[in-house]
Amino acid sequence: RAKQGITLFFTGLSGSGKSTIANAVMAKLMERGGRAVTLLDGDIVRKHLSSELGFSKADRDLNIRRIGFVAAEISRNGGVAICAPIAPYASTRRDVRAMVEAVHGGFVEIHVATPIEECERRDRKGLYAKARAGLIKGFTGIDDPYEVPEQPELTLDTLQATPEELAQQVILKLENLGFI
Ligand code: GGZ
Repeated sequence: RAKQGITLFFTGLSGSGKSTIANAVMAKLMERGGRAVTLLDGDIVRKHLSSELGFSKADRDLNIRRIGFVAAEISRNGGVAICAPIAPYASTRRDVRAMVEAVHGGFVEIHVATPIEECERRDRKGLYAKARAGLIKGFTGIDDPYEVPEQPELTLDTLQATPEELAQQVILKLENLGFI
């Protein structure tokens, strides 16, 4: 039987390190070979798949459902989909899990648990400063919700480890779950 497809679903605040870790995991999986790996990073999806959407709850949910649809198709065909949106709502994340599991894909939810204080301290894109100044309204973690995952397969502590080490933790989890 062909190997089961997998969706790695990273979730966390803006600036938490999702993209960096997702890219490192992608490199490691590609090194191993054997399966097509597709990265659905937040900003890539926003540019090419969800360009008309904003950041209301309805728009965020639609964005995440689109990501879920693509990830489920990739998983159905035995590939690896790596998703890295904020995905602030627990019920939407649950729906994506159901979409992937319905096509017998393995779903791995990974909470990139960088505290907001640290995201804001780094503020790589200056977005937190803009949100604090009221120039961006409804910014996740400032004046918009982020529902912390209750039972993710993995929680990553970015204060204690490098992106490379965290990517290795993800690979180990995939091995332990029997997905790779
Ligand atoms: C959160 C926002 C917002 C608001 C623009 N809230 O650091 P970034 O820039 O690259 O990551 C953020 C990205 C979030 O898009 P997602 O598609 O991942 O969000 S969701 O899952 O909620 O659909 C940030 C930028 O877009 N950004 N405005 N108001 N992040």
